Amino acid sequence: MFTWGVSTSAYQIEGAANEGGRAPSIWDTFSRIPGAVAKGDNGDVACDHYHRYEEDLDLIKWLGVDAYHFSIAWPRVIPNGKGPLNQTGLDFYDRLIDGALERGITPWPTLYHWDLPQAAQDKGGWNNRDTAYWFAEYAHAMAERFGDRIKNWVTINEPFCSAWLGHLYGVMAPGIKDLQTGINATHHLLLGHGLAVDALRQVSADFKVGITLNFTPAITLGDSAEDQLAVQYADGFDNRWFADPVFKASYPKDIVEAFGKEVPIQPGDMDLISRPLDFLGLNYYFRQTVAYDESAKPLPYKMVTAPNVERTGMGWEVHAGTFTELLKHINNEYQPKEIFITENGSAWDDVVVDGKVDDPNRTSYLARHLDAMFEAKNAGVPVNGYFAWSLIDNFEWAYGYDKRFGLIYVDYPTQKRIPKSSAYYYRDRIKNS
Ligand code: IFM
Repeated sequence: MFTWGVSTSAYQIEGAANEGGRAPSIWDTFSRIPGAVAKGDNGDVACDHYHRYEEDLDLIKWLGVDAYHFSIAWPRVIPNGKGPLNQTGLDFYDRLIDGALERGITPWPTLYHWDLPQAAQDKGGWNNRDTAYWFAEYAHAMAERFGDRIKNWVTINEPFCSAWLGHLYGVMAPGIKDLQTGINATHHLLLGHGLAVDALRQVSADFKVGITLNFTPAITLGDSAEDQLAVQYADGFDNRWFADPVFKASYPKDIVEAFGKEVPIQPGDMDLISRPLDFLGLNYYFRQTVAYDESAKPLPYKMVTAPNVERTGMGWEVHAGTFTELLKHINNEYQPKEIFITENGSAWDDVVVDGKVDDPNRTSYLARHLDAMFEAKNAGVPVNGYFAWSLIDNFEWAYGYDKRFGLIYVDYPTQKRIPKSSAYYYRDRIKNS
């Protein structure tokens, strides 16, 4: 059976940042840094999903999807990162999970969607190897608590963003700008993933466990050998750097050499990181155009703006054909047992007119990407599910609330939810599938 779903993440929607014993995460801290987030936005209230989860579950049911992919906020359930569990936080996820099940929706949690407890950051965060072990303890505790009702587990969402955007470019929490720290963070995130896979399986051999990786294929407009090298580096930095260790037990040699830095691998690490998985969660949004640039750091290429292409409200190129090619490529290269599209979607400047939101651009993006995905599936790629990003508009990290990815509009001052026309399209498409 093909799984239809929608995705969200805790910090982006829950709000209730200071309620029920939740402790601050690195995003609570980062969003307080002047200039770090557009308009000084933060996740204190977000979509107030912590209080409105019943209404949101009703909307999920109305959409007619099979599954709901959300994330558990580590600082809500283990406020210090390590140590005692917070009963009130666990109770929230009990209510959410039970509410989904009562509505016939399968809950699919991700354990880490970027909201590291600040207490763990204070001890070094993902630069500190210990964080990987604390993450596995957290995974184990969640499996023990919710494993009677949860079968599918995603360990980590998009380590690319945590590692590179958070520790090399500093545009996401914790806001560090250092290549060696980015490399260390990568390795400890992936080690945490591997340790968590074992921890989950210790609780039940019946769980299906995977990781979510985001892939950004690259093209170049030039035809020189150097431009081809730019494509190779972009693919290495964005995609192979994370997928190779997980599926091939090694970091890509060309990228390690080009960095000229040590990856802090200890004996046994690569075996853990490459534990066989039940599925790959794959996120695809756009393709990038790159050009060779000898002066660029940490690798000699830069992103360029391709002329005359369709772009979303994020400025990301819309290219559904790349999605088909990517899926075929990932299948050939890494042979995951199953692939679930854990995120795909687009942001546009939505407006409410007469109480309605008409979003033909999002609908068109969605329709074309679904077609592209099914083209790959029909060609034999084991894509067995699609989760639209996102159920509702939410806190788009450093871009704040102005970038709207939801199928459902959120009027933040009133917290009113309005299904956009893309939500009706998705609902009909599922009904007719
Ligand atoms: O909103 C994010 C999500 O948290 C992770 N993947 C990409 C989305 C859109 O930028």
